[in-house]
Amino acid sequence: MKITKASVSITSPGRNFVTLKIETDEGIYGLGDGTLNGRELAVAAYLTEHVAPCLIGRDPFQTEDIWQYLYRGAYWRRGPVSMSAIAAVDVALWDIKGKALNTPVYNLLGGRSRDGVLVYAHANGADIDKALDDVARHIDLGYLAVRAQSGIPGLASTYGVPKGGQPYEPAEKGLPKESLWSTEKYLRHVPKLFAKLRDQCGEEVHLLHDCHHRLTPIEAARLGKDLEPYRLFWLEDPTPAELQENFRLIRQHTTTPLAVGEVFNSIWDAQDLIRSQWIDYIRMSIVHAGGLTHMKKVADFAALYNVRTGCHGATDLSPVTMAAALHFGLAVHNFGIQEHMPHTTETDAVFPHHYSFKGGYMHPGDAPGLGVDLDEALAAKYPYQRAYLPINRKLDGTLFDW
Ligand code: CS2
Ligand code: MG
Repeated sequence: MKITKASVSITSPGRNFVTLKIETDEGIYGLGDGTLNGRELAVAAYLTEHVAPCLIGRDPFQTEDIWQYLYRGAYWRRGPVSMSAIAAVDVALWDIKGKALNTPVYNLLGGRSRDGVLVYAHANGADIDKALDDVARHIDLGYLAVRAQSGIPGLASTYGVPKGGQPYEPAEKGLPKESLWSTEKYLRHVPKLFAKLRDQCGEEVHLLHDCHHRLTPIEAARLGKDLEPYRLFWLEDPTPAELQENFRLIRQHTTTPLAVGEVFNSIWDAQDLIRSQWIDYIRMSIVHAGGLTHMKKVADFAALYNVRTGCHGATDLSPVTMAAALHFGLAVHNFGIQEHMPHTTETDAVFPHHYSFKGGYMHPGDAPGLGVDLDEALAAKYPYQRAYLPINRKLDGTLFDW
């Protein structure tokens, strides 16, 4: 089998998605996701201008060699744009391999290790009471794990809480919107949210929270300690992780489990965090961390140090990545949990798929390959629209982490 064509489509059914389609001389094609929220055109150009010409004529079964060719052959290694492009190629090749062998991709990753993939939902509210209601709504939908975010008294907006009750989509058309932030207000508020949540939900429900990179290590340590009575499943992105040893300090002060990694794009971003057991869950995603080939290696390395997977799964990762993540989550032994933000009905129509949700778990389905497709005619009806993630500033105007 030989690759005959590699083409990129950008569609925007409510938000932008970058999809790579790799076609072969045997009529089998594969899909890969190259979506990088706010920088979509960079990945599309990397694929179209620099990667696609190198793929023509290659054997699509050579996932390892093609991965190494694209990683080492570029000379300039790592980074979100190049690793998202490599991921798009890698996942499309695994899709082709599964279709050619007439088996779902999870069978190529070790086979089923569990009956279903535990997922967590996103609940939020402009205040504590609305957040409590939204958590209850998601539990009624069958989720066994729910992430809770709420508005912060005194702040006009905050991460994770949509405006006007719309579904949460952080990227907005036009130039970046700016928001204001106060760590002090946030640190006073979050323990109150989880005290009420644990009181409402009881002990069984897994509760999660995302700090979204906004605390210093000692502030994160304080929040972790304050939340210990409420036994969170995890506290996510407590502090920016470029300096991996930030997490040593947090670890010294609290037993609240820690999760990080959705902005990572290679194992080198996390090797100290994992090897030192400074974290409990690695959040790297298949679309931003080089695809299934690299993520399998990350999971196997993490398994040596009791670190489990907790892959990123926001709506700015396309259904192609959702499908790949579910095959991955069904197979890897040290699976922890999978994020599940349901896409819009328009997006699901553009990307028809076999994966499904039931009773708090998801399953990728048993179709050969990934079990997801791209309706190219429908995709063409949603042209790309430039959109940016927000910018965050402290109350005094200092530029801060969003
Ligand atoms: C968030 C994301 O899902 C999460 O945990 O951190 O919503 C993140 O803000 C977006 O993926 C950024 O594009
Ligand atoms: Mg997050």
